[in-house]
Amino acid sequence: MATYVIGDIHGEYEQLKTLLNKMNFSTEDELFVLGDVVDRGPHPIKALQYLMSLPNCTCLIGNHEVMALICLKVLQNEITEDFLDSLKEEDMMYLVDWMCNGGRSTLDEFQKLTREERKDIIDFIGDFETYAELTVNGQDYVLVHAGLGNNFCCLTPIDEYPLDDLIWYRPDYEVPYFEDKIVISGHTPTQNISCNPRPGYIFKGNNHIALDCCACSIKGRLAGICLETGEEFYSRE
Ligand SMILES: [Mn+2]
Repeated sequence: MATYVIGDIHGEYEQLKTLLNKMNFSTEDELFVLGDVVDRGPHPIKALQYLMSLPNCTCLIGNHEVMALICLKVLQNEITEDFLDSLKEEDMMYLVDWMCNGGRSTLDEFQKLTREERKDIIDFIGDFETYAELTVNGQDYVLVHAGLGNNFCCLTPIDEYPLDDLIWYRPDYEVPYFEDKIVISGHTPTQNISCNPRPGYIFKGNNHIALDCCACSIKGRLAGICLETGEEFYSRE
C-alpha cells in the first residue's frame, strides 16, 4: 500500500492516466489530488469523471473548482432565452471571471453532459475537501491547494483558516510553516519558485513539497510523489 499525492491536473486527462500508470497505482493504494482538476487543459470533465470512479481517491478543492462550481450550478439547467434573461449581473461577473481564467474547456465538456451527469459533477466537486492531514512513516503532512495564508500561525488549527487563504495564497517556499510538519501544496508552478534548483520539477525543501509542475503548458508536466518512498513521478520529461 502506498500513498500518492499529485498536483494540479488542469484538464490533462491523458497525463493523469499516464502518471497513474507510471505509479502502478492500484486499489491497494491511496491517492490525494491537490485541486485545480478543472480548466485550461482539454478534458477537465473527463478527468473529474475518472477520479470519481476511483474508490481510493481524495480530492482537495482548488481556486479553479471554486470558480467553476459557482458557474456550473448556474448553468446546470437548459440554456434557454428565458434562462439567459433571468441571469443576474453577479452571475455574469462570475462567468466572465471564470472564462478569463481558463474555464472554457470545462464549460464545453459540461454542456455535452446529460442532466444527471451534470448533477454528478456538481455533487462531486461540492464534496472536495478543503485540506488533508496525514501521517506516513511517522512524518506529519498537511495537504492544501495553495498555502496557509497571510496570517499563518503554527497554533491555528487548519480548519480555522479562511478558504480563500488556502486556495489562493502563494507561500514563501524559503520559509517553513512548521518545524516538524511538511506542507504539500500545488497552485504555484515550481517553475516560479526561486529557491527551486529544478524549476518545472517537484520542489522539496524547508518543510515544503510543491507539486504543480504546470501540466497544461507545453514545457510542463503532471507530477506526483509517493510519501512512503519519496519517489517522484512525472507524466513526461
Ligand atoms: Mn490554483
